[in-house]
Amino acid sequence: VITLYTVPTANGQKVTIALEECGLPYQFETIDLQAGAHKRPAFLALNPLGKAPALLDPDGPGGAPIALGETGAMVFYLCRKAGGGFMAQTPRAQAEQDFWAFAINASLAMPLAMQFYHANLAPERADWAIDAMTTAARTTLSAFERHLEGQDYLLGAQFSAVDMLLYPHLATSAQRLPGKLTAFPALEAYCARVGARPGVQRGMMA
Ligand SMILES: N[C@@H](CCC(=O)N[C@@H](CS)C(=O)NCC(=O)O)C(=O)O
Repeated sequence: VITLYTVPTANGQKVTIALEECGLPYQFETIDLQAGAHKRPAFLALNPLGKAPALLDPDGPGGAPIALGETGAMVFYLCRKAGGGFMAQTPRAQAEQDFWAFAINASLAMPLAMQFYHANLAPERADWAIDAMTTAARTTLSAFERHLEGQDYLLGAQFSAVDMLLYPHLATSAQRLPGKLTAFPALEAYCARVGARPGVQRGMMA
C-alpha cells in the first residue's frame, strides 16, 4: 500500500486529496518537522530535497518500488497511476495543465510559505519581507482570479489534477493573508465549488 510521509499543511493536503479522489488505498505517517525528521537519511532516501511530504509506492512502474517528493510530481504520478482521468488529454491541454501546475507550486506556494515564515517563524521580524511576500502572493492570486472568472475549474469545465494542487493553498495558506480571499470573489466561489467534493473533503481531513 502507498505510504505518504506527510505534514498537516496545504502541501500534505494536495496529496491526500489526490489519493482520495483517485480512490487509491494508502496509509500515512506524520513527519515531525520540529524534530528534523525530514533531514534524516531515511527521509532523504524518499525525497532528496528533505521536504515533506514524500511518498513511497511499493508497486511502482514495472512493479518496482518508487519514492517521490514534490507535491506536483506526486499528484501527477497518482493521477496517472489511477488511469489518467484527472490529467489533461491533448497536447494543448497538457501544456496548459503544466503551466498552472508550475505557477501554483513556484509562484503561489512559495510566496505564501515565505509570508508565513516571516510573519510567524523568523527569528527577527522583517516587515519588508512580510509585505513583499504578501504582495507576491496577491499578484499571483490576481492572475488565478482573472482566469477563474470565466470558468469553473483551472482547465475549464472539469475538475482536474491541477485543481488538487491549487485548492489547499486557497483553503488553508491564503486564509492567513490579511483580508484572506475577500478581494477575490471568483476564487471564493471556486473554493466553495471544489470544497464541496467529497473526495476533496476527505483529503482535507486526512
Ligand atoms: N515544493 C515543495 C515544497 C515542500 C515544502 O516546503 N514542505 C515544507 C512543509 S509544508 C517543509 O518540509 N518545510 C521544512 C523545510 O523546508 O525544511 C512541494 O511542493 O512538495
